[in-house]
Amino acid sequence: MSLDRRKFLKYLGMAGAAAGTSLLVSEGMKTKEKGVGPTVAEAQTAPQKHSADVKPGELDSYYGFWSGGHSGEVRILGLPSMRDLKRISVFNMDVGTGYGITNESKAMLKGKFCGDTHHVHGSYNNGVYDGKYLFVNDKLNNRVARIRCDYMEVDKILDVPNIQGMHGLFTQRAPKTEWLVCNSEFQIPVPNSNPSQPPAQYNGAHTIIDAEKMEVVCQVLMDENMDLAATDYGGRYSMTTSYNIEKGVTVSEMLGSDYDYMLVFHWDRIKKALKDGKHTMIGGVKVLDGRAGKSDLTIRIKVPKNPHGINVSPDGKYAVCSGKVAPTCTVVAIDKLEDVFNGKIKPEDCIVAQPFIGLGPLHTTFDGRGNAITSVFIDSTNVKWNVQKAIDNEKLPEEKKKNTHIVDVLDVNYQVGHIMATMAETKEADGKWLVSLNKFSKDRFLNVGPLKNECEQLIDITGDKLKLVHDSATYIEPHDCIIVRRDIIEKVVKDRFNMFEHPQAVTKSGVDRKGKKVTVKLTANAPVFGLQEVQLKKGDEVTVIVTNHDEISDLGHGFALSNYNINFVVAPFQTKSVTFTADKPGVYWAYCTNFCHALHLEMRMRFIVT
Ligand code: CUK
Ligand code: CUA
Ligand code: CA
Repeated sequence: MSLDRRKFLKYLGMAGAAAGTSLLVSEGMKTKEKGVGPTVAEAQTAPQKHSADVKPGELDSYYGFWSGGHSGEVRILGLPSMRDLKRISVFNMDVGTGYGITNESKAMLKGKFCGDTHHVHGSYNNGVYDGKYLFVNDKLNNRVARIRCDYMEVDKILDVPNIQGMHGLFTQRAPKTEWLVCNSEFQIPVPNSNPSQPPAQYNGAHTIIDAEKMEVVCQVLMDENMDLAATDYGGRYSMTTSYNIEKGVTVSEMLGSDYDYMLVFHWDRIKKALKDGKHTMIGGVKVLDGRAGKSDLTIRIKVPKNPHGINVSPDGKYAVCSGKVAPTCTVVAIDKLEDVFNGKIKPEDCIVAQPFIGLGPLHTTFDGRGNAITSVFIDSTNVKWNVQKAIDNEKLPEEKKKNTHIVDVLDVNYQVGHIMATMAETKEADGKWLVSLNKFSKDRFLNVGPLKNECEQLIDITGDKLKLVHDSATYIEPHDCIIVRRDIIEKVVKDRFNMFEHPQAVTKSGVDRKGKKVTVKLTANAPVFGLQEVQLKKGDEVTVIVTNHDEISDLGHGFALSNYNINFVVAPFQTKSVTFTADKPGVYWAYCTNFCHALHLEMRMRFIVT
């Protein structure tokens, strides 16, 4: 039964990926090593001991930061329990907290209440997270949001011009995060002012952002599209995969070329080009020309057509491009890139291995002990392979090549996208746990209707074998994640806001009226608001500012105004505001929505509109 199900899904996946690539499917079949990992049945009966490891009242060892895909949010999970700890509203509306309702959040969202968060990455100090910020992209509306790790809330959103399909995002890893980069998966006219421009003249742009100021430093204009992004561990390069060097606008056009590129951007040369004024201004930002033959800012390394993820090993030595439509990964030696930039070697000469992985390799993560683990979409597997073995095998004559680099293969359920190991995007990758973020859950959980939950699985990677220990059902969409050691985050997370970071923090409740503009200042202190009633006139433009004066950890207050569609929550010492027009005469109760006190229900006041 379960075998049939796997086969069915496999063919489903193939139908899409195989358009124009029937060759690779049969090639892959021929070379696939069988029976290395546990069967589905074995995996399903593995003891789920991790949840017992984190008993009630005990804390997890890792913070997981999840990009929530087209839910537009970021989530915090605890690992290894896989407890769902928090949802951080980023590009969405959340009536639970008032994000998208308050003036503060509206000023950042600028009327765009939906988004598509793909890749969340932290700020670094010398190759390890510093616990200061998380950054996440919005593929839909081409924005980057920054989350402060002390409050775990968004503090800035930057709209990026000249691009569409902002997909890969990565932060500078050394010496510390001053820049971050984001990609454009869709090529468009740049500037986007001439809709009849032929697709052959469309461009992509690799955008560099100042992490502290949250401003665009510059964009590097490219012919290619740019999918996933990575940075090295030396603060020298950003790297991306491109699957549409063809500038195709249909699937078959995007598969037209025999190869595509891994692109590398040289940061020192970019800095110098900016200093030398080599940029032009487009859409209000500096744009450098990175197109082939136009500058020395970029190099292009040929990889099998239509690759997907790019990930750098924790020792900083290798960038691994996952093949997607090719059954291989391409391993690039980062210490050879400079010689390519200087023309000493050909771009292909920095490829040190191209090991067979499986059908549809998408993303690669690392255990810090020399092994890579790659998610394989069509096969529905996680494949663990040894990087050095793959490099050694590459040196063997063709007929002697074997798949001895493969350490283990684990069936996952089903159609895995991203995977991530603990601390794997840092120098301190510790090889404890792996999370497989699967796009289909099929009959793995109770049937909840046509739109089913998705499935993330927890895998113990401390031994040679990949050991599945837990399934979690999850809400749309477990896109990508990073898994951060608890001690890094724990020391920065705060229990209350700094009250006076908000310029309008209310210390004394009261009402200010200037003509039709009314400002209502409210303190919230369990179980009372600072005023019992507010007198308004129909047509008044009312701003309500609420500051929570309870400093007790966890004691939040809500402010909801009946029939006025207003609802938000303030955490200890936090201030939020809303502005509305008092267009309905009558008596309207405002009340606290967040259970705060034995007299929580009595925590209410009247707005009287005459
Ligand atoms: S990526 Cu975004 S859809 Cu994170 Cu595998 Cu392809
Ligand atoms: Cu304040 Cu409930
Ligand atoms: Ca292509």
